[in-house]
Amino acid sequence: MAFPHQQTVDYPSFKLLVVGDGGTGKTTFVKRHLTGEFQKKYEPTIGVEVHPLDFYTNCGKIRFYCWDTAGQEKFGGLRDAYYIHGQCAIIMFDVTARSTYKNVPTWHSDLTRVCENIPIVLCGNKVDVKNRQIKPKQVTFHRKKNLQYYEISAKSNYNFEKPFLYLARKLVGDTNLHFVEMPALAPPEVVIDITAQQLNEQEILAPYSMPLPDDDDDDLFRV
Ligand SMILES: Nc1nc2c(ncn2[C@@H]2O[C@H](COP(=O)(O)OP(=O)(O)O)[C@@H](O)[C@H]2O)c(=O)[nH]1
Ligand SMILES: [Mg+2]
Repeated sequence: MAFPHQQTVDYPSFKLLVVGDGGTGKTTFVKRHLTGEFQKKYEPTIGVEVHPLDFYTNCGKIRFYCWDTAGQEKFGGLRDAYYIHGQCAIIMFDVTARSTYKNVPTWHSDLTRVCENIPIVLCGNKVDVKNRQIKPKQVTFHRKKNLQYYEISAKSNYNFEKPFLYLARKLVGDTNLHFVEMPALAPPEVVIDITAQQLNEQEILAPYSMPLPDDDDDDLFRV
């Protein structure tokens, strides 16, 4: 582990990298978890804020040290010092900004170049916004790379726990692991149209019966 304060708990803890274009909602997402927000620590050498996020599972407590940049991703890639010893990751894009999805393959290759075989979740954020640019069926990258995909809305807490649950199951190696208590979250700032979103979620599953397109870009602009 890179920093001493990451060793301070007597239950399993994991370094979670949060990457993706600037403005996709990474900081907003990480800050929903109130205890983590309260206990976060800034590491000036790397320019990163580390939020310790605790979750209560049927297998005991588990902690994710969420690494969130101070905004360096807006100027290009991140340094290896950020990725090193990463044990799991979230790659975030913004469903209302096409370019952020187009950059997902770059984030994925930057990440896996340093962290070769770690569980990764792709998150499409801001699904509360009516005019999405990226529809669920246009999201295919996770299928090619064997990642998990979730649609989330950080501002409404929609699916907040899903990425953590997936990663916890992979890291602990128990597919039956579940949360026994939800962490305290910041109150929702927007409401999500659940009926519309449920239709979107069905669309995420539908393409699994279809062959994968050869190229991400073609796929993105065909629809
Ligand atoms: N509508 C909506 N806006 C969001 C959501 N999450 C973040 N934002 C907004 O997106 C902007 C960028 O968020 P930020 O967390 O700073 O992104 P970061 O650069 O990836 O850390 C801010 O104006 C947020 O308020 C969301 O779920 N829904
Ligand atoms: Mg940020």
